[in-house]
Amino acid sequence: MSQVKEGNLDARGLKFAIVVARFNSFITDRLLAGALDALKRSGAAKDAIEVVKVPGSWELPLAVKILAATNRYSAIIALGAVIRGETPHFDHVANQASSGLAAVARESGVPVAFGVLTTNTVEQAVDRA
Ligand code: INI
Repeated sequence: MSQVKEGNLDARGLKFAIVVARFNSFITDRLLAGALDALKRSGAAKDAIEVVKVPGSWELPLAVKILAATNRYSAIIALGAVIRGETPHFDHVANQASSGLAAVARESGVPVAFGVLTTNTVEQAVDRA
């Protein structure tokens, strides 16, 4: 008989940090509201969730790394919205946010949820948020 191991959606007793970028806040405010709602519906207590704001998605990996090092959180949720513009800036911010967050999760052992939208247009970001 095979054994299947999988998680569940029970957040009772767990502690979370949500790190959210202020850049494109018309999108990231929605992402934050969605994350808070999902945690609440999964049983997380209000006082078990801390929200930390950073300037942009570029700053997410460092803030998550500092929070992960405190060992106070069961998981950390990173939220941002990187929307393509006319310059290569998009690629730098999107690449550093995604590879930086993956590295922090691997190195710290603390689960990091990747809630960073990378879209070509504002419309796509609105749809996905
Ligand atoms: N930050 C974002 O979160 N999304 C973007 O689309 C974005 N663009 O396009 O510039 C962005 N830039 C800011 C960046 O994350 C840093 O905050 C800034 O460079 C200061 O370090």
